[in-house]
Amino acid sequence: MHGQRHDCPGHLRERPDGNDVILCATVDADATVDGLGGDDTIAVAGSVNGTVSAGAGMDHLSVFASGSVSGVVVGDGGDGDGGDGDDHITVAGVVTSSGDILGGAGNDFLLVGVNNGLVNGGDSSDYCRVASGNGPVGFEYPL
Ligand SMILES: [Ca+2]
Ligand SMILES: [Ca+2]
Repeated sequence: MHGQRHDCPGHLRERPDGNDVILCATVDADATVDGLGGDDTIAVAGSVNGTVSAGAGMDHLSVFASGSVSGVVVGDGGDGDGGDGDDHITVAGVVTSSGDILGGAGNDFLLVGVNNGLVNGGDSSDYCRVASGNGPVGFEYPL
């Protein structure tokens, strides 16, 4: 199931292990998009009002400049299967006051445009950059 592409209309999506490509227009407040295991690429064009989790693996998460995050974007769900993963999270749009960008376990790269919420690298050695707003926390290296 490597490289399989899934479209996401904003409803609950959970995929089995594998390297998934998941594209979302929006993620509704009550929805969770979970890449689970494997090295996933998850991109959201609009608002993340719910939860986007990459799960285990070395994942790439991105929210486009046209989007915003008022929910949670987390690089690793901490499912304890040993696949901590080094994740890349890029939020080109705005993180609102209720938004959380979390690297979780692993050595993560977090790039955020405007942060009015929380940007936290979490465990391990993380690289973080916030262009404006609240500075990142829980990181070891500025980008
Ligand atoms: Ca994953
Ligand atoms: Ca981390």
